[in-house]
Amino acid sequence: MRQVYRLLLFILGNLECSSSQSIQQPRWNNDISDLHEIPENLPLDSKLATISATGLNGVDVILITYGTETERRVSFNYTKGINAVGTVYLKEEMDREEMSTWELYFKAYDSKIGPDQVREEKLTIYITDVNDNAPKFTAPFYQEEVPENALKGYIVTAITASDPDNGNGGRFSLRLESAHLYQAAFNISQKVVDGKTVGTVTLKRELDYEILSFYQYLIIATDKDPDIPLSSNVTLVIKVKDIQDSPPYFQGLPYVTEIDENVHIDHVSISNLSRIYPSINI
Ligand SMILES: [Ca+2]
Ligand SMILES: [Ca+2]
Ligand SMILES: [Ca+2]
Repeated sequence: MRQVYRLLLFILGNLECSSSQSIQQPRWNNDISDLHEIPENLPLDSKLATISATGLNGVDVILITYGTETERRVSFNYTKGINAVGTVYLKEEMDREEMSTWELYFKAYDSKIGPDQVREEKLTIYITDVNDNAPKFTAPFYQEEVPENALKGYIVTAITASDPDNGNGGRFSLRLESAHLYQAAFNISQKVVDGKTVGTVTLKRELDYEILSFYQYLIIATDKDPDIPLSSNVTLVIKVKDIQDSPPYFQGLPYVTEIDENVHIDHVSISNLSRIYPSINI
């Protein structure tokens, strides 16, 4: 009796083993090493990729996405069949500067056997750069003061800016722009320091507080994208600091007046005599 019982267990064990061996998970037809390079400005609802899986048990295969990030980023539909084919569409805007690679996850399972026997697949999307950022200044506004006796070459200020795009779209030039003729008073040069572009504003000619005490420019940064260059600007105000550099002088010289010869000495008066003080801090 014990031998019969052992024989029965042996047969049942073999049956179970052969049953599990006959169930095969669907086979993905994609190579996960395939490069999926997508430009970051791809419009929403555009097709990102096609994936497919083949059922090995003679029944239809079901495809699904899984993972909150995948579900947020893409929409997905597929044609059911032994060879199920799915299309992945863009649902969330891409931004290479924020994240340059997306990993999307899918599952394939046999329609009769159910999701317990699934085959997972990861689809990697490499997001390629588009020139979609104008250069950015580190400050929203610049204001400086320069003494009026400053010499040519005096450094007024140094500004920093950056552009996160790649290649020419990430390189840019700086220039000063003004609607007035005094533009020639200052210039800007630039160099890269520790990966950041630094613009240095210097004095180009002598200043005179009594002639002009206030300058205003736009610093314009334009990237070097050959097709669609992007620009941004920031205001630079330069105030000239007054220096005691002018002696007082008389205005309306020479002064002429008439005095009656018999006037009393205590009543002599001279009118319209005035001095001009060119500097305000006298
Ligand atoms: Ca971007
Ligand atoms: Ca970009
Ligand atoms: Ca750019």
